[in-house]
Order: sequence, then C-alpha cells, then structure tokens
Amino acid sequence: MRNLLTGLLFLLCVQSAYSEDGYRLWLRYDKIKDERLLNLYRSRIKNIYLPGTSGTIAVMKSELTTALKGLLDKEVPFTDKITSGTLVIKIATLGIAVPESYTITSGKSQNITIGSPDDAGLLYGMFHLLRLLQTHSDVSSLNVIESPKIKTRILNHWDNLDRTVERGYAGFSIWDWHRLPEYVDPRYTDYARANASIGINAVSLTNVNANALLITPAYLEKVKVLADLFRPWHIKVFLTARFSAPMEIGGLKTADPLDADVKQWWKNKADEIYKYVPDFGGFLVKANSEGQPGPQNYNRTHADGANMLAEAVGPHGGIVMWRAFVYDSNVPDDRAKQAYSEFKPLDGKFNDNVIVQVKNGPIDFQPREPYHPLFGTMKSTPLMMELQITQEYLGQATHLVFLPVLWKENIDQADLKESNALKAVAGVANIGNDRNWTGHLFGQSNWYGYGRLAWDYNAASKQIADEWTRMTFGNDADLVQNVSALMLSSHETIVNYMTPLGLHHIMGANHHYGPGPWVSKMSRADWTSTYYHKADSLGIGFDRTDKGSKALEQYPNDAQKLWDSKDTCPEQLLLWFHHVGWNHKIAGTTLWDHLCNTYDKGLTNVRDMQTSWKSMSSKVDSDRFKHVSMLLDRQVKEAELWHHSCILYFQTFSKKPIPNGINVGDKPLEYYIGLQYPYAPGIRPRW
Ligand code: BDP
Repeated sequence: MRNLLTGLLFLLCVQSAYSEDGYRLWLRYDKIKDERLLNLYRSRIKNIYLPGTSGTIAVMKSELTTALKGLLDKEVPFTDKITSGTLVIKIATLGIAVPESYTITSGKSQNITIGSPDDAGLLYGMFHLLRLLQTHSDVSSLNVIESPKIKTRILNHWDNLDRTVERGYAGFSIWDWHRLPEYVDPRYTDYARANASIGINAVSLTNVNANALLITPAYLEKVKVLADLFRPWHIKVFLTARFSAPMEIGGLKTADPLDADVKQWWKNKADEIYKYVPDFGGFLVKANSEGQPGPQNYNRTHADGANMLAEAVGPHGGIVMWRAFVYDSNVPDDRAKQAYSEFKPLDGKFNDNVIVQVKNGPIDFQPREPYHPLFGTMKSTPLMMELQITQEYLGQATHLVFLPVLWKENIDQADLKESNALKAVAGVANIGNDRNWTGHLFGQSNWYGYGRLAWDYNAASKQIADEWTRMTFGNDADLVQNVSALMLSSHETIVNYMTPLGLHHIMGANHHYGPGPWVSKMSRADWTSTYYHKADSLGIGFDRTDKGSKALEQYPNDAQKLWDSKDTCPEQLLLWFHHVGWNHKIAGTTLWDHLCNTYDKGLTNVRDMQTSWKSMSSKVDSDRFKHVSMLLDRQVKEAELWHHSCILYFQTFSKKPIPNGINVGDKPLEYYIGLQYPYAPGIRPRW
C-alpha cells in the first residue's frame, strides 16, 4: 500500500514537472472553461464535413480531432452529410483567385463554412477557426476573407550538420541528422503543425554558412524524409548551397559560375535533388560574405553566381534566394553602405527566379536600425526581407523582447507595400531542441509573430500580442491586457538599456552578448564597437551625412531630408546618422544627460516589466510563471550591467557628471570590462 502511494505520488510529481513546460506552444487546445461559449461552439460544430483524400486533408482531420476533443471536450465526428451545426470545409471558387486564400462564413444556418480554392487555404482556414475558438471569439456571424500578402514565407534555420546552431539559444538543432532517415522524431510533426498554424510555407533547414555535404546522397535521403513529412502541412524545403560544392564534393577544379562544367554540375545536382524532393523549393545562398566562397573568387558578379544556380533549378520550378549580406573589411567605406554599393549596380541583371534576400537594416539585426536602403531602389529585382527571430543582439534567450514591433518599424519605414520588395520574407529561426522550443518561453511569441506578420504585414503588433497571450496563457482579461502591454513595451525598453538614441553594435565581441562598447581590437575593425559609436571628447555617433560617410545618400529624398539634420532626425536614429556634441540640446537638456536618462528609462521600464509579470502570479500556472520570473530577474540584472557600464564608459569621453538620481552602482568600469562569457551559446565556431 505504502509503495503504491509513493508510486502515485511520484507519478503526480513527474506529471506536474512536465505538465506546463511550454512544449505545446500556442496550440494548447485546453478545454474552454466558459460554459456559455462552450455550448455555443458545441452547437455550431456538431460534426465536420471535410471531403477529400489528400495528405493535407488527412492531417487536417487529425488536427481537428485533437483540437476539438481538447477545446470542446467532446468527440466531433466527420460526416458526409451537411446538416444544421455542421462545420463545412470544402474547396470553393472564391472572388479572389490567390492561392492559399480562404473564407470563413457563418450565419443563421448554424453552419460555419471554410472555403478555399486549394487544400493549403483549407488548412489555413482551419487553423484560423481554431484560433478564433482558442481566443474565445464570437463565431456566430463570421465573414472572414484572407489571402497572404507574401507568397513565400520561409524560416531560415542556421543549424549545422553536427547539431550546433549558429546564433541558436534553445539547445541543439531539432534536426537529428545522425539518426535520420530511419528515426523520425515526432517533434518534426509538431514543428510542422506549428508552422502551418501561422502560415509559414517554407523552411531552409541548415546554416547559410553552408556545408557541401548537405547535398550529397547520404544527406538528401534524410532531407527527403523531412520534406515528405512537411508536404501535407504545405511546407516546402529549401537547402543552403555552398558555392564551392562542385570542388568540395564534385571533384571539379573550379566553381567559376561561367565555367561549362560547373554549370552542368549544378544542373545535374538540381536534377538529383528533385528526384528526392519533387517539390524542392530551391537554394538559399550566402556568397562572398564573411569568408564564404562565391562568384567573386572568379571575378564574377553576384548576378553571375545567382543566375547559374537559377538556371539549374528553374526547369523544375525552383527559385534562388541570394543574400545581400555582404561587407568587406578591406573596403574602406562605411559597412552600412556596402551591400547597396555592390547590389544596386546589379539591378535588373538577375534571372526571374532569383530573389535577393536583404536584411531589414543595413548593418546586422541590431535592436534598432533604419531600414535597408536597397528596399525601394532595386526596382527591377525581386527582393525579400530577412528578419532575425533568434535574438543574437537582443539578449539571446535570456531577455524578453517582442520583435514584431521592431520588424514593423522597418517594414513601415521602407513602405514596401507597394513595391517589388516583398516577394518573399525570411525569418532566422529561434528554434532548438529545448523542451519549450525557443529557450525563453516568450521567444515563442516571436516565432508566432513572425508567421502572422509574414502572412499579413499590416497586422497590428497589439493584435498579434493579444492573440498569442490568449492562446498561450489564457483569456483572462486582466492577464491579456497586462502581458500584452508588457510585450508591446519590451522592444523600446531593451533598446533604451542597450543601444539608445541610435547607438548600435556595441555588444560583447563574437558572442554579441552583454555590453561591450569598449571592444576596440578585433581581426576586423568593422566588428568592433568603437567603429560604430565613435565616441570622443567632442561627442558620440556615426556621421553618415555628406560630411561623414555619406550613407544617407543611399536613401530616397524624403528620408534624407528627415534624417539629414540633427534637429529633424528622430532621436531614435540620431547617433546612427550623426556625430553629436555632448552639449547638443535635446529633450530640454544636453545630449549627455539625455543619453544617461534614456539608459535609466530602459532600466526603470525593465523593472516595471518584472513587477507587472509578478502581479500575474495567480493567473499563470506555476511552471511557466517561474520560468519567466527567473529570466526576468536575470534580465533586470543584465539591464543594470548595460546601464552602469555604458554610462561609465561613455563618461570617460564626455567627462561630465552623471545626472542626479541616476545610480550606476559601486563598481568601477574595469569590473564590467573584465566580465567574460567564454561559453556563451550560439557562438559561431569558425570565426
Ligand atoms: C551575423 C551573425 C553570423 C551570421 C551572419 C549572416 O553574427 O553568425 O553568419 O550574420 O547573416 O548576424 O550570415
């Protein structure tokens, strides 16, 4: 008896230890507690009419069964007869002929009807309806019409074949390459479900710093298993191509894109890949960037390289995503200008099935950057924006920051909506094999938010934050309001305590974790912090006007006009574009005081985030509550590090007193300079 009781107790403990570990993401499907709503939904979804036999219909059936069993706490049967209260999901001709679009309607007839011209739209319509139930929405008079604004919505994993993840902070890669193709981790299906639920329809599996082995038969067999598994969820696989692959795995003497043998090699390779994966999406390429091989090794252009690969995949309907993340420390020009200088002259020279992939800002995924000047200038070249979901420069998996706010800022600035500029969109994944997928539970909101924005970049950050909170933590009004408010303010807060007023790239060397404004000696000047903040006895900031690096010239006239003068440039970008004197008048005080005050505001606000979360203790299960609490405690400590060390460091240039009321602790600057993180995760192994 005693043993039995101990056993039961043990089981209970085990269960509670694993019960709320975040694995279920936003697809939790817990029973709806509100009786009125529950009855309403049950009366509207008595059974399901879902004809068809495709793989997508099959996975939809399984998703609906699980979801409705959970949410409605009842088995909802499939039927081949539509009656009152049937959920009808069927192919239909809609007013809009856009692939993947769908409508959801309901009214007096007691039926909810999801219609789409294709299975993909039905899948997305289904997830939309499930979201409405999860967020306790009224479903009695629905008139939803949805179509994606961007055709290809891809996740870029930076995962290596040895399972390390470049800039990954959530454990190792979810791709268990060694045990594939036989061992198929059930997690792959949950990954696909999560992506499909937010409209992500493509993934590139591996690091842009590519390994040629990926496209050898041994790995293509493994890739095939993943592609087969993802297909019903309407997700295409892309692969990263190492430009020197013809030499490394093909035995050729060159990888020159104009060489006939090289061209033929890639054609054969593409044909081979399509045998494994008939709907292979195409290649993603990082070339002549940070030491990666590329066409310039042979005095050819990026267009020559991209077009050669485009010709190989073109006959199969594939595309090439060619990255514009290029800069060279041997080029004396401002790093912020280099991608534009190199790619702008190539406008119009790329084949139709090439999309140039451009980061959202001109440097590198900073907490705040102006938009990348290539958007709006490459009028004859399809472009796609690359966003970083993994928080390389934003506190990694330790800090809570809701990134859609950042992404929308650049999307809106660039006014991409009417241009050629958004043929596709890429998000660098923050996913790893941690039980909760993203390391920090709130990292899930960035994966979610990326998908939702990729589908509709007009969606408001608040709507996305509300939805995610409801689906992740529940529908309590107070909770939704508080958590969503905390998320929406988190970006400005992190900018303020890390890189206020347009400062950038002042993180620790290599790992990019924690403050490092003093970093001044590295193998390349354009990796140091002093290159970017340019603090001296006169002031601080990077002059990019015509008196400085002239980077501003790369922007359209109206942006130039706004940003060119210290008086009209919004303070958020002031030190990005200007070297500003310490005594410059701003916000009713001097630049020095305002810089200190802004750091201080960031610190105050992160403490507010901590307090706000603590006030939610009774509304969130203890496991997840504690997880976030502990990380917020750490975030506050690190915000203090940023605040104290940056103020002390910049004071060595301004030589001015720290404004009254600002506490920078009792440690000298040397203490902060001495802090090291030799084993910070996600570091690039080959620097
Ligand atoms: C930088 C990362 C580096 C990546 C590179 C890229 O530090 O690890 O390889 O971007 O985007 O942000 O290629």
